[in-house]
Amino acid sequence: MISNLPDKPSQPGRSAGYRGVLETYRPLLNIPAHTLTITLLEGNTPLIPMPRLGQELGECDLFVKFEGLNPTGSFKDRGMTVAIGEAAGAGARAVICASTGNTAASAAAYAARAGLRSIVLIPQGKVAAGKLAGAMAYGAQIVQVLGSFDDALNLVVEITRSHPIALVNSLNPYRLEGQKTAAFEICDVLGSAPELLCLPVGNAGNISAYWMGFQEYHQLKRTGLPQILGVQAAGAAPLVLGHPVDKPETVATAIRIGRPARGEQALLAAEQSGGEIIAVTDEEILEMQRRLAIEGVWVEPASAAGLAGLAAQVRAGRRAVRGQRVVAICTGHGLKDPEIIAQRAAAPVAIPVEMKALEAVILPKEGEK
Ligand code: AN7
Repeated sequence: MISNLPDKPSQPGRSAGYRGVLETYRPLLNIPAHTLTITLLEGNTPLIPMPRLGQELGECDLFVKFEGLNPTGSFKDRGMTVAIGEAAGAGARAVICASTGNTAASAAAYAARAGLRSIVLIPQGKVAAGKLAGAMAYGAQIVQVLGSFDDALNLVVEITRSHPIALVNSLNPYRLEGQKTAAFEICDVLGSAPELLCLPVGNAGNISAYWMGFQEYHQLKRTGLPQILGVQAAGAAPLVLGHPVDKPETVATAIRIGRPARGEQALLAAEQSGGEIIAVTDEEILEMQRRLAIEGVWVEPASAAGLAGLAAQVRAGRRAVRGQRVVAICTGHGLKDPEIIAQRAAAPVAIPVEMKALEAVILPKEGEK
Protein backbone atom coordinates (compact mmCIF):
# COMPACT_ATOMS: atom_id res chain seq x y z
CA MET A 1 0.00 0.00 0.00
CA ILE A 2 1.50 3.30 -1.06
CA SER A 3 0.28 5.94 1.35
CA ASN A 4 1.50 9.17 -0.17
CA LEU A 5 -0.70 9.07 -3.26
CA PRO A 6 -3.60 11.52 -3.26
CA ASP A 7 -7.05 9.94 -2.85
CA LYS A 8 -8.35 11.74 -5.89
CA PRO A 9 -6.29 12.75 -8.88
CA SER A 10 -6.77 16.45 -9.61
CA GLN A 11 -7.92 15.49 -13.09
CA PRO A 12 -10.35 12.59 -13.27
CA GLY A 13 -9.02 11.39 -16.62
CA ARG A 14 -6.60 9.11 -14.86
CA SER A 15 -9.17 7.72 -12.42
CA ALA A 16 -11.14 4.51 -12.61
CA GLY A 17 -14.51 6.22 -13.00
CA TYR A 18 -13.69 8.23 -16.12
CA ARG A 19 -15.85 7.35 -19.12
CA GLY A 20 -14.60 9.52 -21.97
CA VAL A 21 -15.83 12.85 -23.34
CA LEU A 22 -19.19 11.66 -24.60
CA GLU A 23 -20.43 10.22 -21.32
CA THR A 24 -18.85 12.96 -19.24
CA TYR A 25 -20.58 15.75 -21.15
CA ARG A 26 -23.46 14.03 -22.97
CA PRO A 27 -26.20 16.42 -21.71
CA LEU A 28 -24.22 19.34 -23.16
CA LEU A 29 -23.69 17.78 -26.57
CA ASN A 30 -26.07 18.46 -29.41
CA ILE A 31 -26.23 14.90 -30.75
CA PRO A 32 -28.94 12.44 -31.81
CA ALA A 33 -30.24 9.98 -29.23
CA HIS A 34 -29.04 7.07 -31.38
CA THR A 35 -25.39 8.04 -30.80
CA LEU A 36 -23.51 5.05 -29.36
CA THR A 37 -20.69 5.30 -26.87
CA ILE A 38 -17.61 4.16 -28.76
CA THR A 39 -14.81 5.26 -26.49
CA LEU A 40 -11.11 4.81 -25.81
CA LEU A 41 -11.41 7.12 -22.78
CA GLU A 42 -10.22 10.10 -24.82
CA GLY A 43 -10.16 13.58 -23.32
CA ASN A 44 -9.34 14.81 -19.85
CA THR A 45 -5.87 15.65 -21.03
CA PRO A 46 -3.58 17.46 -18.60
CA LEU A 47 -3.37 21.23 -18.40
CA ILE A 48 0.34 21.49 -17.71
CA PRO A 49 1.64 24.62 -15.95
CA MET A 50 4.60 26.14 -17.81
CA PRO A 51 5.97 28.74 -15.36
CA ARG A 52 9.39 29.16 -16.95
CA LEU A 53 8.12 29.51 -20.50
CA GLY A 54 5.26 31.77 -19.36
CA GLN A 55 7.74 34.06 -17.67
CA GLU A 56 9.89 34.17 -20.76
CA LEU A 57 6.95 34.79 -23.11
CA GLY A 58 5.79 37.86 -21.23
CA GLU A 59 5.24 37.14 -17.53
CA CYS A 60 1.99 35.30 -18.07
CA ASP A 61 0.44 32.37 -16.26
CA LEU A 62 0.90 29.81 -19.03
CA PHE A 63 -0.61 26.34 -19.35
CA VAL A 64 -0.29 23.81 -22.14
CA LYS A 65 -3.28 21.58 -22.75
CA PHE A 66 -1.49 18.55 -24.08
CA GLU A 67 -3.92 17.02 -26.53
CA GLY A 68 -1.17 14.75 -27.83
CA LEU A 69 -1.94 12.55 -24.83
CA ASN A 70 -5.23 11.37 -26.31
CA PRO A 71 -5.45 7.64 -27.22
CA THR A 72 -4.26 8.01 -30.81
CA GLY A 73 -1.94 10.92 -30.05
CA SER A 74 -4.03 13.90 -31.12
CA PHE A 75 -7.09 16.01 -30.26
CA LYS A 76 -9.00 14.37 -33.11
CA ASP A 77 -10.13 11.59 -30.75
CA ARG A 78 -12.55 13.95 -28.98
CA GLY A 79 -14.55 14.55 -32.11
CA MET A 80 -14.09 11.08 -33.50
CA THR A 81 -15.67 9.27 -30.54
CA VAL A 82 -18.84 11.28 -31.20
CA ALA A 83 -18.81 11.18 -35.02
CA ILE A 84 -18.16 7.44 -35.12
CA GLY A 85 -20.66 6.79 -32.32
CA GLU A 86 -23.31 8.69 -34.25
CA ALA A 87 -22.50 6.97 -37.54
CA ALA A 88 -22.54 3.52 -35.92
CA GLY A 89 -25.82 4.30 -34.16
CA ALA A 90 -27.34 5.41 -37.47
CA GLY A 91 -26.41 2.06 -39.01
CA ALA A 92 -23.37 3.06 -41.06
CA ARG A 93 -21.09 0.24 -42.15
CA ALA A 94 -18.19 2.36 -43.38
CA VAL A 95 -16.66 5.77 -42.68
CA ILE A 96 -14.38 7.92 -44.81
CA CYS A 97 -12.24 11.03 -44.36
CA ALA A 98 -9.55 13.06 -46.04
CA SER A 99 -6.63 13.74 -43.77
CA THR A 100 -3.20 15.20 -43.28
CA GLY A 101 -2.74 12.24 -40.93
CA ASN A 102 -4.16 12.68 -37.46
CA THR A 103 -7.81 12.50 -38.48
CA ALA A 104 -6.97 9.33 -40.42
CA ALA A 105 -5.39 7.59 -37.45
CA SER A 106 -8.20 8.63 -35.15
CA ALA A 107 -10.99 7.65 -37.56
CA ALA A 108 -9.31 4.28 -38.13
CA ALA A 109 -9.03 3.57 -34.41
CA TYR A 110 -12.61 4.47 -33.52
CA ALA A 111 -14.01 2.74 -36.60
CA ALA A 112 -12.12 -0.40 -35.61
CA ARG A 113 -13.54 -0.13 -32.11
CA ALA A 114 -17.05 0.18 -33.55
CA GLY A 115 -16.57 -2.66 -36.02
CA LEU A 116 -16.85 -0.35 -39.04
CA ARG A 117 -14.75 -0.25 -42.16
CA SER A 118 -12.61 2.90 -42.51
CA ILE A 119 -11.25 4.50 -45.63
CA VAL A 120 -8.81 7.39 -45.42
CA LEU A 121 -7.58 9.62 -48.24
CA ILE A 122 -4.22 11.23 -47.72
CA PRO A 123 -2.50 13.91 -49.81
CA GLN A 124 0.49 13.14 -51.96
CA GLY A 125 3.61 12.73 -49.76
CA LYS A 126 4.14 14.68 -46.56
CA VAL A 127 2.07 12.62 -44.17
CA ALA A 128 4.13 12.16 -41.00
CA ALA A 129 5.31 8.60 -40.37
CA GLY A 130 3.60 8.11 -37.01
CA LYS A 131 0.22 9.05 -38.45
CA LEU A 132 0.43 6.81 -41.47
CA ALA A 133 1.63 3.93 -39.30
CA GLY A 134 -1.30 4.55 -36.96
CA ALA A 135 -3.86 4.43 -39.76
CA MET A 136 -2.28 1.18 -40.99
CA ALA A 137 -2.10 -0.38 -37.54
CA TYR A 138 -5.79 0.32 -36.86
CA GLY A 139 -6.66 -1.28 -40.17
CA ALA A 140 -7.84 1.56 -42.40
CA GLN A 141 -7.87 1.27 -46.14
CA ILE A 142 -5.45 4.03 -47.11
CA VAL A 143 -5.70 5.78 -50.46
CA GLN A 144 -3.10 8.30 -51.47
CA VAL A 145 -4.50 11.01 -53.72
CA LEU A 146 -2.05 12.57 -56.15
CA GLY A 147 -3.10 16.02 -55.07
CA SER A 148 -3.48 18.17 -51.95
CA PHE A 149 -5.53 17.64 -48.79
CA ASP A 150 -8.12 19.98 -50.28
CA ASP A 151 -8.42 17.81 -53.39
CA ALA A 152 -8.84 14.73 -51.22
CA LEU A 153 -11.53 16.43 -49.15
CA ASN A 154 -13.47 17.30 -52.30
CA LEU A 155 -13.42 13.64 -53.32
CA VAL A 156 -14.73 12.34 -49.99
CA VAL A 157 -17.49 14.96 -49.86
CA GLU A 158 -18.53 13.96 -53.36
CA ILE A 159 -18.51 10.21 -52.77
CA THR A 160 -20.51 10.45 -49.53
CA ARG A 161 -23.27 12.30 -51.42
CA SER A 162 -24.02 9.26 -53.55
CA HIS A 163 -22.90 6.29 -51.44
CA PRO A 164 -23.81 5.11 -47.94
CA ILE A 165 -20.44 5.95 -46.40
CA ALA A 166 -20.35 8.31 -43.41
CA LEU A 167 -18.17 11.42 -43.71
CA VAL A 168 -16.10 11.96 -40.55
CA ASN A 169 -14.15 15.07 -41.47
CA SER A 170 -14.93 18.11 -39.33
CA LEU A 171 -17.62 19.12 -41.83
CA ASN A 172 -19.51 16.50 -39.82
CA PRO A 173 -21.11 18.58 -37.03
CA TYR A 174 -20.69 15.82 -34.43
CA ARG A 175 -16.93 16.16 -34.68
CA LEU A 176 -17.23 19.70 -33.34
CA GLU A 177 -19.65 18.58 -30.64
CA GLY A 178 -16.95 16.27 -29.33
CA GLN A 179 -14.09 18.71 -29.77
CA LYS A 180 -15.83 21.47 -27.84
CA THR A 181 -15.44 19.37 -24.66
CA ALA A 182 -11.83 20.55 -24.47
CA ALA A 183 -13.11 24.07 -23.70
CA PHE A 184 -15.33 22.63 -20.96
CA GLU A 185 -12.38 20.81 -19.43
CA ILE A 186 -10.26 23.94 -19.37
CA CYS A 187 -13.00 25.86 -17.55
CA ASP A 188 -13.56 22.95 -15.16
CA VAL A 189 -9.88 22.79 -14.23
CA LEU A 190 -9.18 26.55 -14.05
CA GLY A 191 -12.58 27.46 -12.60
CA SER A 192 -13.18 29.84 -15.51
CA ALA A 193 -12.00 30.52 -19.05
CA PRO A 194 -8.45 31.86 -19.47
CA GLU A 195 -7.89 35.38 -20.83
CA LEU A 196 -6.25 34.02 -23.96
CA LEU A 197 -6.32 30.74 -25.84
CA CYS A 198 -3.89 30.08 -28.67
CA LEU A 199 -3.98 27.16 -31.07
CA PRO A 200 -2.98 26.06 -34.58
CA VAL A 201 -5.47 26.36 -37.43
CA GLY A 202 -5.65 24.03 -40.41
CA ASN A 203 -9.06 22.98 -41.66
CA ALA A 204 -10.42 25.25 -38.91
CA GLY A 205 -12.71 22.78 -37.14
CA ASN A 206 -10.91 22.95 -33.82
CA ILE A 207 -10.91 26.73 -33.37
CA SER A 208 -14.62 26.70 -34.27
CA ALA A 209 -15.30 23.97 -31.72
CA TYR A 210 -13.42 25.75 -28.93
CA TRP A 211 -15.32 28.97 -29.49
CA MET A 212 -18.62 27.08 -29.47
CA GLY A 213 -17.61 25.31 -26.27
CA PHE A 214 -16.54 28.43 -24.42
CA GLN A 215 -19.70 30.28 -25.44
CA GLU A 216 -21.99 27.46 -24.38
CA TYR A 217 -20.24 26.99 -21.04
CA HIS A 218 -20.39 30.71 -20.41
CA GLN A 219 -24.16 30.71 -21.06
CA LEU A 220 -24.55 27.86 -18.63
CA LYS A 221 -22.00 28.65 -15.92
CA ARG A 222 -20.77 32.22 -16.45
CA THR A 223 -17.23 30.98 -16.99
CA GLY A 224 -16.21 33.95 -19.15
CA LEU A 225 -14.79 34.01 -22.65
CA PRO A 226 -11.18 33.94 -23.81
CA GLN A 227 -9.68 35.85 -26.69
CA ILE A 228 -8.72 33.34 -29.32
CA LEU A 229 -5.48 33.54 -31.24
CA GLY A 230 -5.53 31.15 -34.20
CA VAL A 231 -2.23 30.50 -35.92
CA GLN A 232 -1.56 29.24 -39.44
CA ALA A 233 1.74 28.41 -41.08
CA ALA A 234 2.94 31.18 -43.41
CA GLY A 235 3.02 28.83 -46.42
CA ALA A 236 -0.54 27.67 -45.74
CA ALA A 237 -2.30 30.77 -44.45
CA PRO A 238 -5.49 31.29 -46.48
CA LEU A 239 -7.32 32.87 -43.53
CA VAL A 240 -4.59 35.45 -43.10
CA LEU A 241 -4.16 36.15 -46.81
CA GLY A 242 -7.91 36.28 -47.42
CA HIS A 243 -7.84 33.84 -50.33
CA PRO A 244 -7.31 30.09 -50.86
CA VAL A 245 -3.78 28.77 -51.29
CA ASP A 246 -3.45 26.29 -54.16
CA LYS A 247 -0.11 24.79 -53.19
CA PRO A 248 0.17 25.02 -49.41
CA GLU A 249 3.65 24.27 -48.06
CA THR A 250 4.85 23.98 -44.49
CA VAL A 251 7.00 21.81 -42.27
CA ALA A 252 3.89 21.52 -40.09
CA THR A 253 2.26 19.00 -42.43
CA ALA A 254 -0.81 18.62 -40.19
CA ILE A 255 -1.90 22.13 -41.17
CA ARG A 256 -0.79 22.06 -44.80
CA ILE A 257 -4.28 23.08 -45.92
CA GLY A 258 -5.16 25.75 -48.47
CA ARG A 259 -8.99 25.80 -48.38
CA PRO A 260 -10.15 25.36 -44.79
CA ALA A 261 -13.63 23.82 -44.72
CA ARG A 262 -14.64 25.92 -41.72
CA GLY A 263 -12.69 29.03 -42.64
CA GLU A 264 -15.61 31.45 -42.33
CA GLN A 265 -16.56 30.06 -38.95
CA ALA A 266 -12.97 30.33 -37.75
CA LEU A 267 -12.67 33.96 -38.79
CA LEU A 268 -15.91 34.70 -36.99
CA ALA A 269 -14.69 32.89 -33.85
CA ALA A 270 -11.48 34.88 -33.79
CA GLU A 271 -13.27 38.16 -34.41
CA GLN A 272 -16.13 37.62 -31.94
CA SER A 273 -13.66 36.66 -29.23
CA GLY A 274 -11.62 39.81 -29.79
CA GLY A 275 -8.73 37.75 -31.08
CA GLU A 276 -7.34 37.16 -34.56
CA ILE A 277 -5.79 34.67 -36.93
CA ILE A 278 -2.14 35.21 -37.78
CA ALA A 279 0.67 33.33 -39.52
CA VAL A 280 4.12 32.24 -38.38
CA THR A 281 7.11 30.96 -40.33
CA ASP A 282 8.32 27.36 -40.31
CA GLU A 283 11.44 28.54 -38.45
CA GLU A 284 9.28 30.05 -35.70
CA ILE A 285 7.28 26.83 -35.46
CA LEU A 286 10.37 24.65 -35.16
CA GLU A 287 11.95 27.01 -32.66
CA MET A 288 8.86 26.76 -30.44
CA GLN A 289 8.82 22.98 -30.86
CA ARG A 290 12.38 22.93 -29.48
CA ARG A 291 11.50 25.36 -26.70
CA LEU A 292 8.55 23.22 -25.57
CA ALA A 293 10.66 20.06 -25.68
CA ILE A 294 13.14 21.50 -23.20
CA GLU A 295 10.19 21.92 -20.85
CA GLY A 296 9.61 18.18 -21.30
CA VAL A 297 6.67 18.58 -23.67
CA TRP A 298 7.38 17.18 -27.12
CA VAL A 299 4.72 18.08 -29.65
CA GLU A 300 4.51 17.73 -33.38
CA PRO A 301 5.41 20.90 -35.36
CA ALA A 302 1.82 22.05 -36.03
CA SER A 303 1.13 21.90 -32.31
CA ALA A 304 3.81 24.47 -31.58
CA ALA A 305 2.27 27.01 -33.97
CA GLY A 306 -0.17 28.48 -31.43
CA LEU A 307 2.55 29.40 -28.98
CA ALA A 308 4.91 30.46 -31.76
CA GLY A 309 2.23 32.94 -32.82
CA LEU A 310 1.87 34.27 -29.31
CA ALA A 311 5.65 34.64 -28.97
CA ALA A 312 5.83 36.52 -32.27
CA GLN A 313 3.07 38.92 -31.24
CA VAL A 314 4.63 39.66 -27.87
CA ARG A 315 8.04 40.17 -29.48
CA ALA A 316 6.55 42.61 -31.98
CA GLY A 317 4.90 44.55 -29.16
CA ARG A 318 1.46 43.70 -30.54
CA ARG A 319 0.22 41.91 -27.46
CA ALA A 320 0.85 42.16 -23.72
CA VAL A 321 0.04 39.09 -21.65
CA ARG A 322 1.56 40.07 -18.32
CA GLY A 323 -0.41 38.58 -15.43
CA GLN A 324 -2.89 36.91 -17.79
CA ARG A 325 -3.86 33.27 -17.79
CA VAL A 326 -2.96 31.85 -21.18
CA VAL A 327 -3.77 28.36 -22.43
CA ALA A 328 -1.92 26.97 -25.44
CA ILE A 329 -3.48 23.98 -27.16
CA CYS A 330 -0.83 21.47 -28.21
CA THR A 331 -2.85 19.34 -30.58
CA GLY A 332 -0.61 16.37 -31.38
CA HIS A 333 2.26 14.36 -29.89
CA GLY A 334 5.86 14.72 -31.05
CA LEU A 335 6.00 10.96 -31.67
CA LYS A 336 3.72 11.49 -34.66
CA ASP A 337 6.54 13.05 -36.63
CA PRO A 338 9.89 11.61 -35.54
CA GLU A 339 11.57 12.42 -38.85
CA ILE A 340 11.46 16.15 -38.25
CA ILE A 341 13.69 15.67 -35.23
CA ALA A 342 15.96 13.08 -36.82
CA GLN A 343 16.55 15.35 -39.84
CA ARG A 344 17.83 18.14 -37.66
CA ALA A 345 19.62 16.37 -34.84
CA ALA A 346 23.09 14.84 -35.02
CA ALA A 347 23.09 11.04 -35.26
CA PRO A 348 24.11 9.33 -31.98
CA VAL A 349 27.82 8.51 -31.67
CA ALA A 350 28.70 4.84 -31.69
CA ILE A 351 31.43 3.45 -29.42
CA PRO A 352 33.02 0.06 -28.84
CA VAL A 353 32.19 -1.69 -25.56
CA GLU A 354 35.05 0.04 -23.71
CA MET A 355 35.03 2.31 -20.69
CA LYS A 356 37.73 4.52 -22.19
CA ALA A 357 35.62 5.13 -25.25
CA LEU A 358 32.60 6.04 -23.11
CA GLU A 359 34.71 8.37 -20.99
CA ALA A 360 36.10 9.99 -24.08
CA VAL A 361 32.68 10.91 -25.40
CA ILE A 362 30.83 11.92 -22.22
CA LEU A 363 33.42 13.34 -19.81
CA PRO A 364 34.81 16.88 -20.13
CA LYS A 365 38.11 17.05 -21.96
CA GLU A 366 41.35 18.22 -20.29
CA GLY A 367 41.11 21.93 -19.63
CA GLU A 368 37.32 21.97 -20.02
CA LYS A 369 34.87 22.20 -17.15
C1 AN7 B 1 -1.75 18.25 -34.85
O1 AN7 B 1 -5.73 15.26 -39.62
O2 AN7 B 1 -6.70 18.34 -40.73
O3 AN7 B 1 -7.94 23.49 -37.75
O4 AN7 B 1 -6.64 15.79 -41.50
O5 AN7 B 1 -3.38 17.35 -36.95
O6 AN7 B 1 -9.29 21.62 -36.79
O7 AN7 B 1 -8.03 21.31 -38.91
C2 AN7 B 1 -5.29 17.87 -38.90
C3 AN7 B 1 -5.31 19.10 -38.31
C4 AN7 B 1 -3.80 21.16 -35.67
C5 AN7 B 1 -5.56 21.72 -37.25
N1 AN7 B 1 -2.91 20.35 -35.10
O8 AN7 B 1 -6.86 21.52 -36.75
C6 AN7 B 1 -6.16 16.09 -40.39
C7 AN7 B 1 -6.10 17.52 -40.06
C8 AN7 B 1 -2.76 19.08 -35.52
C9 AN7 B 1 -3.56 18.61 -36.57
C10 AN7 B 1 -4.61 20.75 -36.70
C11 AN7 B 1 -4.49 19.47 -37.19
P1 AN7 B 1 -8.12 22.01 -37.60
